[in-house]
Order: sequence, then C-alpha cells, then structure tokens
Amino acid sequence: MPTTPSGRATSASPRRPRPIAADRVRIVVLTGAGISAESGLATFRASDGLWEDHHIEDVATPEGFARDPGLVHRFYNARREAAAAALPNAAHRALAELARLHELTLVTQNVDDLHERGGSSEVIHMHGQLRRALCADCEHRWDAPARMHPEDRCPFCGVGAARPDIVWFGEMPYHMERIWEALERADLFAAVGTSGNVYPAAGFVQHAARRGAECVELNLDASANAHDFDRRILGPASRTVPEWVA
Ligand code: BV8
Repeated sequence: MPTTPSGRATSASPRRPRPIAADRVRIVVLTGAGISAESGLATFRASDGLWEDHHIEDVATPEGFARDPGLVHRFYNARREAAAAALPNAAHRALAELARLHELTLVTQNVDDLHERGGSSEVIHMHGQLRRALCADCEHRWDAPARMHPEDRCPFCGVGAARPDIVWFGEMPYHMERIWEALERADLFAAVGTSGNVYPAAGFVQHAARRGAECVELNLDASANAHDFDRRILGPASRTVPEWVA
C-alpha cells in the first residue's frame, strides 16, 4: 500500500518520518464527513455550518438541546433518515480491505454507520452514533428509534430525557484513551475527508507525527491542518482511498 499512490501526492512538510520496514503496518485512519459525501450525506462545510438558520455548534450542543430539544431531535431525525437511505461507497469498502492487510485502527468523526455497512467490523465512533440513544440522566444507552421526540424518556430509569447518543461541542469524545494509544504506536496516520477544524480529532496528526509516524491526508482540498501532514492526496475519496490502499 504505497503512501504516495498514483494519485496527485504532494509533499507538505520537510519532516522525515521513520522508515516503515514491516509488511504489516500499524495504521491509524481518521475519517470525517468527506468520506460519506459521495454516498449522498451532506458535509458540515458544504452546509456552511448552518441548518434551519442555526449554526451547527448551536444545535449540536447540550445547551442547544436544553433550549430546544424539538429542534435538535428534528436535526438528528433528518440525518438518521438520510444515513439509513445512503449506501457505503468505494472508500468505505477500501478501508475494510485495508484492515485485512495491515493492523488498522479506524477512527471516525462520523455518526453514520457506512463504515460498518461497507465491511469494517472495528470502528471507533469518537463522536457517537445516530443509531444509538442516550439517557441525559442515568447515561444508559440503547438502539435509537428512527425518529426521537422531546417527550421521549429513558426506558431504563423512566426519568431522564432521551437524547441522541452524539458527542456535542463541549462534551468529551468517546474512546480517547484507545485512540491516543493507537496514535502512540502508529507507523502511518491518514486523515480522509476531514476539514481539520474540530478538536481533539484535528490534533491527532500532530500527535502521530511527533512519534515519527508518516502522515498523509486524502481530501478534496487542503485541510486547516494540512501543514502537519507529510503528504496530501487530492481527489474524491471514492477514487483516492482505493488507489491508496491498493
Ligand atoms: C471537547 C457530532 C473538551 C455532532 C461533532 C478552539 C480551539 C480548539 C478547540 C476548541 C476551540 N473552541 C472550542 C473547542 C473545542 C471544540 C472544537 O473543536 N470546536 C471547533 C469548532 C473549534 N471541540 C469540542 O467541543 C469537542 N469536545 O473539546 O471536549 C472536554 C474536555 C474535558 C471534559 C469535557 C469536554 C467535541 C467535538 C465534537 C463535536 N461533535 N459531531 C454531529 O455530527 O451532529 S463535530 C462535527 O463537526 C462532525 O462530527 C465533525 O467532527 C465536524 C465536522 O468536521 P468534518 O468531519 O471534517 O466535516 P467538514 O464538513 O468540516 O469537512 C469535510 C471535509 O471533507 C472537507 O475538507 C472537504 O473538502 C472534504 N470532502 C468533501 N467531499 C469529499 C471530501 N473529501 C474527499 N472526498 C470527497 N468526496
């Protein structure tokens, strides 16, 4: 699996990462909304961060949910419906293939289940999942129904408000210990289809680079943290990811 495939790879930084000797490489891949774009799911940038005239940061926050749970449930009901109708694309399938070839830790910022439906069995959803619900009180989790409503209550404690099991702005992302450990050991870090605007995900490349990993980004255009990568492969993920994995 070349780190500079036939795609348009350009070197982005003079840093020399340690050479990769093994034939079974330890890889961490971070994906963002861009990998699901060709499956028809809107990215945050494409919507200019707005939804029903609200900034996503306003809707995707605990304060937004407390202020107007109906608006937040409508936002996630619409995305749950769109995700259920979408199909995984060649990029999702290529990453499932990559896990068969190398030691892959697949981390996604996405809340859809296209990686799983594209054949990946181990996916770390650091920002939660549309298909799960969470009790705002007792923190029990369960499979979310297709549509959730403000009057929905937790089926376990019967008291707490049922909310989407999504990590909102200001909340701690899931599985961070496991992610930091994988970044410590990585020979190769790749970011696919993410604008590099949201932390801590946007800081993963620096963490991997500091430990000598080779860092490559696959994107439509340079991300906000592009300067932290050794290489950049530009183009649609459904083309660049299968080429990169091959
Ligand atoms: C936390 C769930 C602490 C919701 C999401 C100032 C500086 C640094 C950090 C901060 C700061 N102020 C506040 C913060 C922290 C904040 C943050 O980073 N804010 C940003 C806005 C500055 N972060 C947090 O709050 C995080 N938590 O810090 O907790 C803490 C500590 C202790 C105790 C408690 C708490 C939590 C962040 C998680 C928020 N939730 N998602 C939902 O999904 O509805 S974030 C949400 O936005 C997405 O999940 C995703 O992560 C992010 C959007 O990013 P992308 O996935 O990159 O999508 P985007 O549209 O931006 O880009 C798409 C890319 O794809 C583009 O580059 C495009 O070119 C490319 N593309 C498009 N098509 C294609 C393509 N590429 C290839 N092929 C294509 N076809």
